[in-house]
Amino acid sequence: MDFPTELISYLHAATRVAVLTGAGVSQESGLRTFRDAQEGLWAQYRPEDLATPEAFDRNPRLVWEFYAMRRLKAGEVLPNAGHIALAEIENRFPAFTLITQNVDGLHQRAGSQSVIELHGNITRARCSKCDFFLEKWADSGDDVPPCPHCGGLLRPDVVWFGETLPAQALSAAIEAARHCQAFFSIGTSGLVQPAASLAFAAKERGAVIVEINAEPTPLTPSADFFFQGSSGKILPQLSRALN
Ligand code: BV8
Ligand code: ZN
Repeated sequence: MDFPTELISYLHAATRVAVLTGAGVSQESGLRTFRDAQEGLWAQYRPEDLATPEAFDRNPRLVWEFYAMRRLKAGEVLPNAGHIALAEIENRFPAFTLITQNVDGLHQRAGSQSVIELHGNITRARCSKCDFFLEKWADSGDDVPPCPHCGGLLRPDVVWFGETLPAQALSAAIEAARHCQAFFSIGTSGLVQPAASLAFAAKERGAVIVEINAEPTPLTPSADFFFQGSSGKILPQLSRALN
């Protein structure tokens, strides 16, 4: 991929960069995106129908199982070249913020340091009653494990549709978007709010918008640069071009 020299020279002079990633960045590690159809047992469900508090209230075991399957899968796969390139690119800028909508923890495993998890992390659980957080819990087969503190049902520590994002993470992400000189939107369909509005907040404050995605999105017409293709290929090329 040839990057326009104006972009590379702009980035060489930049000190503050923000990146938003979505499920597309983990696709080449073998994790399904939200738009991909699920497989097997889960083929009959749409993720957005399971990723809601109502679904959990209605059928906690089904939702717990859905996340247990995804947690297992996330543990089995490896960060791909795109994740690794982002960890390299981070070191080229004094102020670099990686904001992710992904809950798979692959950015941290690839070595990214400053990761803001807007939608939580599938490897953690929390109590649906007393908000006790835990990284490990005694597996109880198909049943939803009880909270060791209050006996309430555990739930994955992720943000479901209709739930508010963690206030601290969201304000840090807005801050990074407002103060960056370049904002990258990578592997996201740009449909889920409020994450999708970060790029526009950056643009409003004069940031150059760079989108890397397999297909155009609602952001594309507003992006200064749009590179269509797979992030696992384009990001290593960008990392080399920034050398
Ligand atoms: C909230 C965790 C309200 C769980 C997730 C305003 C307007 C309209 C709707 C709303 C609105 N404000 C709020 C809403 C409702 C809702 C929403 O946005 N709905 C959408 C569907 C219209 N938002 C919410 O409910 C949010 N909460 O705003 O609270 C509120 C306010 C006050 C008080 C109370 C409540 C919460 C949203 C968070 C939901 N949780 N994840 C879990 O993971 O199970 S979102 C989940 O879906 C993911 O985290 C991700 O963010 C999203 C999927 O989006 P993407 O990551 O973009 O993935 P997707 O599959 O869509 O796209 C992948 C892209 O990659 C594609 O474009 C593809 O072409 C590309 N691609 C694929 N392979 C590659 C690639 N690109 C490059 N390389 C490749 N190899
Ligand atoms: Zn509890």
